[in-house]
Amino acid sequence: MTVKTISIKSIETQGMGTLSFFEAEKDVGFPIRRIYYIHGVPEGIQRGGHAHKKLSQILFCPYGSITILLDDGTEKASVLLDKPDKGLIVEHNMWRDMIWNQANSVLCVAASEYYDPSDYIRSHDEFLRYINK
Ligand code: T46
Repeated sequence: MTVKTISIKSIETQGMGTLSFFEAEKDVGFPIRRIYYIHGVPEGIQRGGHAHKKLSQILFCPYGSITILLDDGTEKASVLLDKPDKGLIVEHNMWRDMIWNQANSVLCVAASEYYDPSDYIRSHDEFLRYINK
């Protein structure tokens, strides 16, 4: 499986921290219609357990440490998001789980589509049937 990560552009300001940014289409290759973020999660919690039929997203963790488990139906991969400048592109037809390695880690997501519950596949058996049809 090819795991697509990007190094998010970051500008250090001496003594005043760092500003990181990316731009739709130019840096992430798709339009951005929605931003969401997951916070206040205790250590050890696993979320996700689904795939999307159409959605592309970039996931990044500006604070903390989160492991993203990917499964394309054939191969599996694990990606550690533990730096604010690391972005992971997750496209459609990819099963994902997210594990919080550290309490209060923040997962930020920029998504190509508006929220649509019908875009989710929440059964792994159904996911395998969907990608093999
Ligand atoms: C994904 C991973 C990385 C909304 O109402 N609007 C939204 O934009 C989103 C993303 C979710 N919701 C509702 C749906 C559920 O009632 O928020 C609740 C929690 O969503 P979910 O259980 O899907 O959360 P995660 O953390 O398992 O998955 C989320 C995204 O849903 C998913 O697209 O790829 O983060």
